Amino acid sequence: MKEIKIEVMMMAFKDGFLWGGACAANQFEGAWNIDGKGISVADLCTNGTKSNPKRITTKIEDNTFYPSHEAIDFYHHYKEDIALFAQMGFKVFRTSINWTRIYPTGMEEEPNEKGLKFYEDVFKECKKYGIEPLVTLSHYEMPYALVEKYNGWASVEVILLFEKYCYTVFDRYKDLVKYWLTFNEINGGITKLGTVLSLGCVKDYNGPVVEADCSPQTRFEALHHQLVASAKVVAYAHKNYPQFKMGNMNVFLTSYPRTCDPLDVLENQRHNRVLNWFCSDVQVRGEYPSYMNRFFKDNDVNLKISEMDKVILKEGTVDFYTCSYYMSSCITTHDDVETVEGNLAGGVKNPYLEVSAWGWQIDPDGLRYSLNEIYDRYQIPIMVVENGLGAYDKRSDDGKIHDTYRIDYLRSHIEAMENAVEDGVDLIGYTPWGCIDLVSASTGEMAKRYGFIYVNKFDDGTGDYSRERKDSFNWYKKVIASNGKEK
Ligand code: BGP
Repeated sequence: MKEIKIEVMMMAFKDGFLWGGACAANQFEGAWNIDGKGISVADLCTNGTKSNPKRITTKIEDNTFYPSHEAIDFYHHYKEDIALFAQMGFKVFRTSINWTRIYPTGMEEEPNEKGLKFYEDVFKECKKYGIEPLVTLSHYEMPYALVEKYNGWASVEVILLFEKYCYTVFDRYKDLVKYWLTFNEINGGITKLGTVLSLGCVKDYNGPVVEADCSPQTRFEALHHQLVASAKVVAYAHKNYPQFKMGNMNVFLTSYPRTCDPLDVLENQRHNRVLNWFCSDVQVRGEYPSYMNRFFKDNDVNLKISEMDKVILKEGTVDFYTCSYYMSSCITTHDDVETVEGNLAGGVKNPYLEVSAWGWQIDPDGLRYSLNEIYDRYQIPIMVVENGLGAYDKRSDDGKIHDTYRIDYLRSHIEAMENAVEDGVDLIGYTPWGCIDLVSASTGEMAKRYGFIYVNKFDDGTGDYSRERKDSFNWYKKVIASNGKEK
C-alpha cells in the first residue's frame, strides 16, 4: 500500500508580526514639571532599596529623590532614541501618554497644548521610520490632584475626567495612532502595589508603596470604575474612529498548583480566576463572570453594578488582548514550602525554576502555557506587550555591556511564543519591556535594567544620559530582521 505522507506546515511568526519594544511615560520621560505638566501619582513615588522600600509621599519633600522627575529624559532625547529603535528594526513602539501633560490636574477645561504637541512630535518621529505607535492611555500616571480630591479611582467622578482626556487624545492623534490600550495591567489593582500606582486610592497616605492598602470594598469599586471607563472609551473609539484597534492590558501572573492535592488545585483555580481572569473576562466578554459572586460574598464586597453599567461593559469589549509576562509562581494550601521574595502576587517557590536577581521566577514554558490558555478562552488576537529580564548590567574590561543573560532570557521566551503560535495561538506582536533602560516600577531603581540600550543614569541622580548599545541590541536586530527565525 502506498504510504500517505501528511506534511505538517510549521507555523512561524506571521508576516507583519509586530516586533518592537515598550516603555511608559512616567518611567522614562523625566521633565516632570516642564511645559505645563502637572504632578502624577508616579511623581510622588521615591526610589527604594530592600531595607528602605519605595514610598509614596503626599507632597514633594525637600532632599528626597523622585526617580520619575528626571528618569532617562526621553522628553529631550526622543529623536535619538527612536532612531535607535529604528536601527533595531522596530515595527511598533509601545509608550504611554502622561495624563498630566494633557490635563495637569485632570480637571482643566482646556488641554495643555505643549503636552499635546510633545506626543504629536513623538508619534510623527515614529511614523518617519515606519514604526507604529502602540499607546497606553493610563500607565500609573493619574493626576495627583485627583487622588487629593477623589481618592483616585475610588470615585465614580473620575470616569468622566478620564473620558475627557481620552477623547482629547483620540481626536488629536487619530491619524497617527491606530493601536490603543486602556489601562496598563488593570488587574494589578487587585494587588497592594496596584493600590498606589494603578488605583491611586492613597489619599493622605504617606508610606511604603508595598504596604498601601484599601478595603476590598474600595479596591473592587475602584476597579469597577476603571472597567466601566475602559469600556466607555473603547465603545467611543469603535463608534467614532473605526480605524482604531482597542486592546486591554493584563499582568499575567501564571500560577500552578504546588502539589496534586485537589485542595491545591482548587486554591490555584480560585487564585487564577480572581487575579488573571476576572478583569480580562469583563474586558473581552463584556460581563462580570459568575465566579466573582462567590469571591465578593466571601470578602464582604458589595458592588452596585447598574443596568447602564452592564450595557456599557457589553458595548465596550476589546479587539485584541494584551498582557505582560515575566514570571510564574505556585499556589498551595500546605505550609511546609518555601516562599519567593519576588512573587508580586503571593505564591510559593517552584523547585524547577531559577529566579532573577529580584526573585522573579523565570519560566518561558509558562508563557507558552499561558498564551494557549488565553487563546482557548477568548479566541481574539494576542500581543505580549511586556516581557524581559531586569538585571544589574556591568561593564566588561573592554568597556562594553555583554548582556548574554538577557539574550538567553528573551530567546527562551521567543521560542515559547513560537511554540504557542505552532500550537495555534493568534499572536500578533511582541514588545519587550524597557527596550531602553528606565526606572523600575516596583522599586523605583535605575539599577534594575531591562534595555537593549544602556543609559548612563544612576540611582544617586548622577550620569550624563548618554546612550550605548548592549550586545542584546544587535541580537534583537537579527531576530527582527529574520522575523524570529534567527535567535
Ligand atoms: C510591569 C509594569 C511596568 C514595568 C514592569 C517591570 O508591572 O507595567 O511598568 O515596570 O512591570 O517591573 P519593574 O519595573 O518593577 O521591574
